[in-house]
Amino acid sequence: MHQLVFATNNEHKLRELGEILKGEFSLLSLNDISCSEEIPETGNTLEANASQKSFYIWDRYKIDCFSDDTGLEIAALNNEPGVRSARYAGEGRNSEDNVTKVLHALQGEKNRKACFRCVISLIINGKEYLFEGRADGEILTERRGAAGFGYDPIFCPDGYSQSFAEMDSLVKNTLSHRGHAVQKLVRFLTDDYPYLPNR
Ligand code: ITT
Repeated sequence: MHQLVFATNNEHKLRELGEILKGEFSLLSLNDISCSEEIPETGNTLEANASQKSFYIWDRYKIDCFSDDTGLEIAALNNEPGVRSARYAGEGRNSEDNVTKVLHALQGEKNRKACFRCVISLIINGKEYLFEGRADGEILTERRGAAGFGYDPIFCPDGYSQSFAEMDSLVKNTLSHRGHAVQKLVRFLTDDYPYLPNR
């Protein structure tokens, strides 16, 4: 099976992708390639950050890899926190604090519309391919559910009454921004790029 490194320090993402890509590709973590550095994310867009993370790995290890950058865009907050989602409440990158800050910022606000946007940068043999996925929904007025991670307890996707954190992970994966982007990546690798070595 073709090996792909997922360049993330987020173990929740790694678990999600492990479930989605099961049987399709052999997924390696940063640990598996003995990369223990914090990968810089200094771009102003999701695309720039995803690219930066993937090329960081390709440039040093010359191994096929991908990474994602995700942002929560909230309409009433001019699409904030967006690319700053991880550090919305400060450099500590604390999800509890980030969620609390969103709930405060939207206190009394009627327009709860938001979307998660995910950009994946895939590098195969040194060439980059980008894939995007999004999930539209609303920000709840309080946390609900214990599954998932990050902003999941306050995000309810359109057409559902449960938050992402109340859903089974398999259901979240079929609806989510990352799930949609990964489906595009898998389709690309299986249909448009079938001659990978070791596959
Ligand atoms: P890596 O960059 O190492 O992959 P990260 O946690 O920094 O991990 P992002 O920059 O992509 O990942 O994430 C931005 C923020 O959005 C961060 O606070 C995450 O917890 C949150 N987030 C990302 N994906 C999410 C998801 O599927 N559900 C809820 N929150 C998510």
